[in-house]
Amino acid sequence: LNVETKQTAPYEGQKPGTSGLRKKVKVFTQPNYTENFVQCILEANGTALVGSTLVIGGDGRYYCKEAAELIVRICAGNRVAKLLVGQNGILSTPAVSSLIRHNKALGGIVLTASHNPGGPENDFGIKFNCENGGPAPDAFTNKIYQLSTTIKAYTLVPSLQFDISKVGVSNYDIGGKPFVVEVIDSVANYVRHMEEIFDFGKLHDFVSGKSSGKPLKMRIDSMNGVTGAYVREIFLNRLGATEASVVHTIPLPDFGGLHPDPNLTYAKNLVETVAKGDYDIGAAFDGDGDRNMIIGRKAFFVTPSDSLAVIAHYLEAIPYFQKNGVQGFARSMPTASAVDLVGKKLGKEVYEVPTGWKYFGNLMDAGRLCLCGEESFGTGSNHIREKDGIWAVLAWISVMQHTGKSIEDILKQHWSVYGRNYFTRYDYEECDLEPCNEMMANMEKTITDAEFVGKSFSSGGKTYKVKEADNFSYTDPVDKSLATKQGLRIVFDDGSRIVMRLSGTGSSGATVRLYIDSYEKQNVLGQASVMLRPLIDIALEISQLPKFTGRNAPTVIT
Ligand code: VG1
Ligand code: CO
Repeated sequence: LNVETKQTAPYEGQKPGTSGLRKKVKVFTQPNYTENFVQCILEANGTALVGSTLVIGGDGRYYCKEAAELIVRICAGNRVAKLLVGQNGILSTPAVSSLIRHNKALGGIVLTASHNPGGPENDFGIKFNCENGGPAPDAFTNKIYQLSTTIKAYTLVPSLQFDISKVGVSNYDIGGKPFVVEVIDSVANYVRHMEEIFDFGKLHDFVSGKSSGKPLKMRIDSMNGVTGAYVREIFLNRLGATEASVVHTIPLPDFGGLHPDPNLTYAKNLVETVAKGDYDIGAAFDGDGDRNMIIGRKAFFVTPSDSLAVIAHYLEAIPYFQKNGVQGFARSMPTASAVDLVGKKLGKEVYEVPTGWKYFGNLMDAGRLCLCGEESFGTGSNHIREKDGIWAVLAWISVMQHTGKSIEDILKQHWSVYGRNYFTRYDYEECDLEPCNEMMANMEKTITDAEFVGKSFSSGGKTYKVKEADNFSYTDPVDKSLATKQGLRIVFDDGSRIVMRLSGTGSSGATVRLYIDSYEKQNVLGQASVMLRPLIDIALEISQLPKFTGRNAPTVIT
């Protein structure tokens, strides 16, 4: 087969955000738009690309399969030697990470806009993961972006044919060099990996009710995203759950119109069903399967920050950690610091990194980190280099089995030992970009003024005194790379915090995220919305958010 070189010209704005490039489908399907970006990803790998193996797959959203087929032809044109492609283009983000590591691949191209809605009118995304299985670090994505501003041509093998719907190996000769496309079962490798980490025998007896005579009552909601296939194999076939325990398990190109973001707003159906019904645990995932939401009986909500802390406390319930040892913990900066308290008690290092899973990878590779999470429904361990939704549910079920307690009791006991971090996040989605930039600049100026530290703010009978305030920056302890401007934060002298940043995963306008975090040692059974009201009002006052955004209420409250 012959390689062809096609002339092209740069597109503006091919700059990866928190996790890859995300744009409307209509943007990606412009002539050469996807081709340009993929060519730049490949070139950013330099000489390592020739003769390499890459993994390709995505969350099954609209344009996923077509993009996967196109990418195979572009890889063939760039002297990649072998591709592992998920059947029908389907691989969850955690599955890609696992496959890269197991096959010692150079990396993977993940086709997803994660928790953003899908379909012809909605979002698509492309992300590159490196050979450790994790999202490409800033230096790498900057290189991709630089290349995209000067690209003149891309190469591909337009005549290459393969059937993405059939598992199997196809061999080609491209200009005298062998090229292999292996279409793989989307779930097999991942399921095997989970079996190594957890005690499936024990979990089977617990879930099916063999050990107690009472099956675990679950409602696992895949929200028509990629996890459906994995959930069916793991929970139904391996752990013996009943068909009624799993819903929305067929991945659909538009997620059936659902917004596949597992939070209290977009997973409302799950929350309401569990609130009214007879369930021990409810869980949901996002489009690409790396996020998770856990709720207990009567929809008792577990904040992701608490979820991380509880898993850290009960690592002995997961065989993987017994085998591999327990290193440090980590969380992203906006995440409440509940896990820090567990780390302190266990004598473990706890790291605070910027938002985005790419910042955990170096610490894991260096053997300093085994468990981490983000407030945005991300939890995971060093078994891969992505957050992992199904892993998190298996971890929770392991903790339930280990303790014999309900989710609510597990949390209440945790708070009685460690105290409680009340946490909430307000999202103001799709605001106008300009006024938001102005608001951030304005607030940065206010909080970094020399007079700001020491100031007191009062609301609802509570007074908070500023201890420190900055625009968060982070120096990677391993490679010393510096990430600046990672979010404005105000820390008060009782440890409470206000954090504000602009999202880096949207595809249009600006999304403002406001995070409020407050620690209570004794008063642990209050309602977060009530406990945090004074701090929320103070945050709105300091930032003047209503004035700049024109919004009186957030679109999503977590
Ligand atoms: C959001 C979350 C962040 C997460 C990222 C990718 O980023 O806040 O914690 O790592 O999404 O998650 P941002 O920049 O919009 O706040 V996923 O599941 O969309 O890959
Ligand atoms: Co995701």
